[in-house]
Amino acid sequence: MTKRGLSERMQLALNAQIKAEFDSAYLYLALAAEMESRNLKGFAHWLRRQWEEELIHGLKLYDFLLQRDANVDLHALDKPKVDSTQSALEIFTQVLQHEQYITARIHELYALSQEEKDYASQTLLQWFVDEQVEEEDSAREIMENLRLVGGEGASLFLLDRELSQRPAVGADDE
Ligand code: OFO
Repeated sequence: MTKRGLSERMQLALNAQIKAEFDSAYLYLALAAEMESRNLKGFAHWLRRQWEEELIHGLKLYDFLLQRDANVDLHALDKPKVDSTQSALEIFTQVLQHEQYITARIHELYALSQEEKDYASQTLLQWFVDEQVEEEDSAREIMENLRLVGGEGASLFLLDRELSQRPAVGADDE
């Protein structure tokens, strides 16, 4: 531990996770634009809500670092990978894989907080552990629905309409 109460290792790791959350936000924003261009406005809406949620995740870590009197060191973001030849099903498979990657990162951070007996970080990271269960579950549900409807026709239209109902972040799904 440094005199600030947060180890250098933990500071570096949490700053890297801020980047990962904002990378996620950027990915969702890019995918929202892609779906909008296909006139799948419900999908675009859902992805844009997800963008907002990722910003909140990044800010949670940012605020935590400030509260612990640690350094916030913002990194450059990655260019999101969007392939306009992919089907909606392939895009949501990508979304699920991305969330699984984020989950693995969060679990590593949690293990680090345990190793360092950093109980405050551990409590914060427990929130992220739980959140990732939801993140994967919602991505998986949309992916499975797309698989069921075959990703086209009237069923795709109905699914698109359903996704347009996703409430504002903070309303009930933060
Ligand atoms: Fe921040 O949960 Fe998705 O990436």
